[in-house]
Amino acid sequence: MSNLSNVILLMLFLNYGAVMVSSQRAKRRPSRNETKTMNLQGGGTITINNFVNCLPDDERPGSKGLNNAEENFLLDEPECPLTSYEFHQPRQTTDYIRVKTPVPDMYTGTVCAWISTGADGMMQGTLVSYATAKQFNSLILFGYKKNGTAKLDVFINDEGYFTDLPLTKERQIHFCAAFNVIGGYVKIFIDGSLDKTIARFQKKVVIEGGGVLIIGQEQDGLASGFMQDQSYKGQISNFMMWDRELETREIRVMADEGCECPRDYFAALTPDSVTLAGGVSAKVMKKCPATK
Ligand SMILES: [Ca+2]
Repeated sequence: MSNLSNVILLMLFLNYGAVMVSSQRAKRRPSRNETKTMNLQGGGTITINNFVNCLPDDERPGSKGLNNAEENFLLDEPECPLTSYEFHQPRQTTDYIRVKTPVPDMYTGTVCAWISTGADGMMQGTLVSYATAKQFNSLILFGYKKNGTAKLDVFINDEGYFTDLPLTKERQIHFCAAFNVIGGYVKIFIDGSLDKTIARFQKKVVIEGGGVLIIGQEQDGLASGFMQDQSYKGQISNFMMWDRELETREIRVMADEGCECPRDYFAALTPDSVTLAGGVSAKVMKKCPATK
């Protein structure tokens, strides 16, 4: 065979692979406005959207069922971090995750994670606490139970608001809080759907960056001032933060797909970006998280 024939065959093969991947993707992903076109070796192109796909083990490059063209394509695509941590002990001040990634100034932002509810059906303790030297309660999400109902306290710029959460016992849920200090509101999403909007925040000032971001304890000082009854117990998976208010459809895709996320997050709990304290243990995620 001539070199030219080889080139033509290679181009046909690569284009075929691109079409196969494209049709596979189209089934998995919702349509989005943000798309980009990638050039493939051999001259083919493929359009992908702005979501990162964290592939479950059975679809990862190198697993059976993918041909070489697909594997090369998948390797080219960055993945969402799959992270999972277990907070084993209730009522302690020793167990937490400190996020080393710098926190930017935020007028808007979003916190999302998969969390497990306990036998009492609540988010148990402080999911996140962000403190600056000037203001220890810059951003707090704290779950607890009161009068038989799951509650959530939200603090932004030292202002606190309290709401109910529609949680049931021993479930894994996808939780997001999207805040906008100029608009003065926080939107709470459970399993990809808007549960409620808290719209009474008065301090329309920036949440200053450069502070200390802690998962699992509530700070009344910089990385200090923890209280036993505010500690987190349970599992936290794929915790991420963005310095923008995610759109409802983006949150819905994360909850529905489990392994996908908008890639412009500034914090995720990857091993190189966290310090673990006390008895927090990292777990290996073998499949995408899902509601159950
Ligand atoms: Ca505090």
